[in-house]
Amino acid sequence: MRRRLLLVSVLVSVLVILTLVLAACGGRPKPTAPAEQPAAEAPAATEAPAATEAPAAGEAVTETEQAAGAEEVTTTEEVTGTEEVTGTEEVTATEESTGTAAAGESAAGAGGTIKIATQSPLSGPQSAVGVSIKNGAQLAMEQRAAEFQELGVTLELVPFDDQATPDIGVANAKQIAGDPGILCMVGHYNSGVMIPSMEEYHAAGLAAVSPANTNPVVTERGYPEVNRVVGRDDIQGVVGEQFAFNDLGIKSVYIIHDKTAYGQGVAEFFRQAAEKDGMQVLGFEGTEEQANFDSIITPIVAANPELVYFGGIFSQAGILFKQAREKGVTAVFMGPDGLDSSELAGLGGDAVVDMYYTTVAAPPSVYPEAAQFIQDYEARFGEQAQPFSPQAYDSMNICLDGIKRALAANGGDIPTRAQVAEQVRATTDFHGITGDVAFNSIGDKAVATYFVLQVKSADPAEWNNNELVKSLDIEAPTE
Ligand code: ABU
Repeated sequence: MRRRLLLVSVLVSVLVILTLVLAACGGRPKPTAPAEQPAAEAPAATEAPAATEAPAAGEAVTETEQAAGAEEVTTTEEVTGTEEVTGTEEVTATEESTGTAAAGESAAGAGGTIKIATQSPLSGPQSAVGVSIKNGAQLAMEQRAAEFQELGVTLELVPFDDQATPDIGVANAKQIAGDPGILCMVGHYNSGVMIPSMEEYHAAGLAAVSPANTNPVVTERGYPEVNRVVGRDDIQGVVGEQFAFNDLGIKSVYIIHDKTAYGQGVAEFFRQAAEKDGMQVLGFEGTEEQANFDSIITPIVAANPELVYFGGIFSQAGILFKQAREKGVTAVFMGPDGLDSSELAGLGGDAVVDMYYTTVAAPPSVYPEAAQFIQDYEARFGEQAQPFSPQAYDSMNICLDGIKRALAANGGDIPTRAQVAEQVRATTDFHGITGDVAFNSIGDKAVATYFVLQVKSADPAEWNNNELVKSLDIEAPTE
């Protein structure tokens, strides 16, 4: 019995030793390390959406791409609902990173992270330009990540989708204002979204640089935080009218607008100049219609103007012009910079070939110093940059230069929003890919360029080959 007990005891000991040895050699699964928390607990996804596609609510996009300059960047974007995209993109020079910051986190608390937000339509019919604005800003940030890493600062992009809708822009702006880690904002595309949203930026003391907004109100409220790198519609509307009247010899016009601050505003400036010159204004109508323009076109056919001028955005203009031609309108077509997108050709087809537009942006190819940007953008995003994307690139660089000066003035510590806003407004000699930028006392680009172009092809891929008819450098008014 004692011998049997001894045998059992030896057997048990051997079994215990064997189990321990097997465990040490990996003979059974090791416990799994806790997974890293993705930004805002976004579920994994495998595909990036096409640039103009709106991701569905609740869908998260994770992409790992080789950024320009061989910097690997991992982006995690969570679509938080049908009304907004809240994404965080942390950009580092040398290592793969995943954005993790949440609203309300301070820059200092994030250990040397500085965030810059963008706002533009990332979904919906204007997203072709809105996404390209976000991408232009992102490219600039990625290309300067290493420079800021050397200062001990990690840059993070926080892109918001304003859906070209004022209420959504304002809701996003409140979120941006509520995140003290955000020190600058690049956006918007639509003046009608910027104007109410900038109240939030102003109240929060947050620097904003617009790559696209042209309505005079954007700077005329005199907010020290609000700036733009493009011209103004009180000049653009007159440039368009002068071209129509003097260069094309137009004597009568029918004016349509989209009832937005931008579209109606620039149409009013065109009308005032036309009336001053004695051009006959045969109609002035606003419409929010997006699909069937019969009731707008019928009176145009009856009025038989020499020119139809549309103040609004390409997504509506392309359809309007196409239907107008189909219904027998033979007038010359014209509009302002809201029409400056290859999507106009995609929607309008042959109806928009030969039409004229004024713009404060123009295809990136008109800027000699944007050649490298054009290449880098295509390598990074796999498509051509839209107009206003180079302006977003410059706007981001103006934010980054202002932040860098504020960091230096602050002894290398993360600066306050007020310090950054002051430095951004103090921009006097920025040399960008779209030209030199100096802000005047109200945040306008002191001297802006206004282009007149003619559409040359119904093929959207040919948008960069539109003919540059003229360009004018004009000083902004300061009051
Ligand atoms: N200026 C082009 C985009 C339209 C806007 O300012 O609302």
